[in-house]
Amino acid sequence: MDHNEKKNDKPQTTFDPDKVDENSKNQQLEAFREDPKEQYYTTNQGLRISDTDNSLTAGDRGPTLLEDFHLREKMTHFDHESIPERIVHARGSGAHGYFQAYDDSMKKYTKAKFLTEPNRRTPVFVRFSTVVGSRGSADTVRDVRGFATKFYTAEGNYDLVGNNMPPFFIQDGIKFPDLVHSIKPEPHNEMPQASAAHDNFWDFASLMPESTHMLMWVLSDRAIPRSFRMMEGFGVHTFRFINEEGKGRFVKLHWRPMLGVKSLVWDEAQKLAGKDADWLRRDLWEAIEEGNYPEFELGVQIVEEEDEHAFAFDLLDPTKLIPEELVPITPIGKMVLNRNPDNFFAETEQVAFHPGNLVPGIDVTNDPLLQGRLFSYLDTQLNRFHSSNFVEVPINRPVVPVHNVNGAGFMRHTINKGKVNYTPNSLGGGCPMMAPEKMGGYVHYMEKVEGHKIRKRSESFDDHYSQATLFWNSMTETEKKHIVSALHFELGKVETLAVRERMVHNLAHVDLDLAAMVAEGIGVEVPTGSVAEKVKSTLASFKEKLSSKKMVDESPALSQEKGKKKTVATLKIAVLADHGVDAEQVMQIKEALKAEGVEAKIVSKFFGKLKGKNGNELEVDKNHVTTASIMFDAVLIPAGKESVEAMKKQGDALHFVNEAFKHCKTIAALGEGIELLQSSHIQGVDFVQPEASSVTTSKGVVTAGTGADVKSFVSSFLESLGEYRHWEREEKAMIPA
Ligand code: HDE
Repeated sequence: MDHNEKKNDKPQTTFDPDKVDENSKNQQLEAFREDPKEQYYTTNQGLRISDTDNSLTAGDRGPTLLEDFHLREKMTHFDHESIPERIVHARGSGAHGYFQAYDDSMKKYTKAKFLTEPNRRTPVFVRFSTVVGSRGSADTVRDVRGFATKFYTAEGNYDLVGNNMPPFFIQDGIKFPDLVHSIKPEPHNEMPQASAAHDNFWDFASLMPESTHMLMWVLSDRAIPRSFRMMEGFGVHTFRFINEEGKGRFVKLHWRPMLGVKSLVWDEAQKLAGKDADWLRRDLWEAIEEGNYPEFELGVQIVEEEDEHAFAFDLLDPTKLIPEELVPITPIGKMVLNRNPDNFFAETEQVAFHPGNLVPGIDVTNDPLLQGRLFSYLDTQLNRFHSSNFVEVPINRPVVPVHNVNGAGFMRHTINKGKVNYTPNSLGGGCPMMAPEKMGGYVHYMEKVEGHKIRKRSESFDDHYSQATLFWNSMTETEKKHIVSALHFELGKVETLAVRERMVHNLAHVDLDLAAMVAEGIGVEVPTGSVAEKVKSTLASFKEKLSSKKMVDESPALSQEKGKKKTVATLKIAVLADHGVDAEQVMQIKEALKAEGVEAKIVSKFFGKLKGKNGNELEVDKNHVTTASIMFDAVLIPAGKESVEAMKKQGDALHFVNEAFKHCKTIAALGEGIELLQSSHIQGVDFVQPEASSVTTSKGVVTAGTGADVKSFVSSFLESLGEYRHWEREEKAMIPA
């Protein structure tokens, strides 16, 4: 020990942490990359192979020989190419990038260098995921999305393993196996895949009132994001920041997409699950390939320790959020995702996150859910990798050196030098040494804890409904309707009446109108009379008990619609056309949209070149067989008499417009294009041909006369596109899309 202490004050390594930058991880991975370009095929031993198409056999039609080392190696490798998928979050998509702090203002609160050094770009790897479905399930199912970030910092790996919703279903980690058992496909018949809409989940949920707040989020449009690039991320738990002086503060961490939060509509999500099960994965991949790098701003909510008990909820209760109206979110830096992985398995599948991967300046709290996670994540990797050496897999390695005495085990890569593999030692010169705090040694926050050993939930975790009500009250009418429809779907799939009744009873604690609207759709009695009175008095007594604490009745920030960012960049537009289209007009519009980062694709009956009305040609990007309106954010019908006449006879083109209309997307038509709208069987709307030179917009339908100026058309179109959905149309859509 003496030996260690003597060594402690010396600068000990040749490694220079200042050299860690944006490229550090990429450079490290380069050593492991393989590129077959202009290379011979070899065995795993490096032996060149002359034939990999025929096994070694005894004679022309004889049996295969055991001595065929190439066949045996090839087959054995193949037989072992799968590893267990993650028990939750099995389906994911990853991307590389970097994080950069805006300034050093966080120094007041944390000594974590990557959050306080504005000149440093820290490499990151992010994995977005669904939770419930298997690896091959569809992307657009109703589900929570995982948002896990590994920061390869100069002080070691820090993992922020969050979700796209701020609360969670349960308060204590010990309930996680039950929650996941209930929501996964039922054990007897393995149905349904990637969906909570079945008896087991709602049975569990109806008996776990603490899940009510999270359920409101899962039933909202947040559970069907338009893109991983357009959803928020939340650390969920309250963590702790610790500054140089050792002072601790509570902190909640948030990711905010620069493109704003956008969602699919439920009908669209269900159809996409069939037409393009990789919708979110493809979107992320293509955006990065096109140079449209997803960006997220990291924000923090900081609470002083003195205020720990100031709120009407417990900061350690993960089923609660801190309303922004009580503690604002301070943006502290930005993450840019700018590189796709080279290999899905090696990177996205093998990346291993762990909320216990911390760096100095950040620590955990006693949130009982977080505490459960601190055990689970390392353990689960052992099931996936069958060895604790998974940390040596390239994607998991920190960009700083690793020195310890954890040797051996399956697939050990590191060749530890010397004969000493224990501490304390004198034979190894006392190395590797302990680092005191000032040399970057991690010191756990010295929180005072005392108490009896008990198995009991804290009373401060008792209020299960206030924040569910807060969420409901903060929604717009449209958002409320979507929640009710989602409940009609989810509970409509539940066969056991008693479960549906119990859920309605729970919902009555959130809002009696909500419960009544849901009850009506699922054959359950609306809670009235004494039941309703009892609910009201239970809630009132809670409110009274907590009346001296900080809380709000409404939080507009919770509503995706109220906080809508009218961004249009990277949205995709379908231009419906056929021969005879006004190709010149299309090119002009395409250019103008491109300048705003909006991409227009020509969609037609067949691939090939369309002959424009003035002889110009237009290349078709997508045909009707392989695409649909659900794969675009808006639809545009250019002028061109012949083109429009042809499309009026094409069911696919008419359905395209009709479906986009019912999904409340922006639709635009120019000149004769308006006739396609008129023929597309959209009920309850008259599409008026505007004056020759004018542009009109009504309920997100932009129409331009034959002589209208392209510039003013595009500006009206972009304005409507910024709204993203025109919900006033939902009422009109009597017949579903
Ligand atoms: Fe996880 N969770 N979780 N979780 N979680 C896993 O770890 C677990 C929880 C989250 O892209 C597993 O490596 C327990 C909350 C994400 O690789 C497993 C509890 C939040 C990912 C596990 C929770 C998350 C996981 C499965 C309750 C949001 C995907 C594979 C005590 C803050 C990470 C793995 C990736 C993955 C356990 C609750 C987010 C089994 C026991 C709350 C984003 O260890």
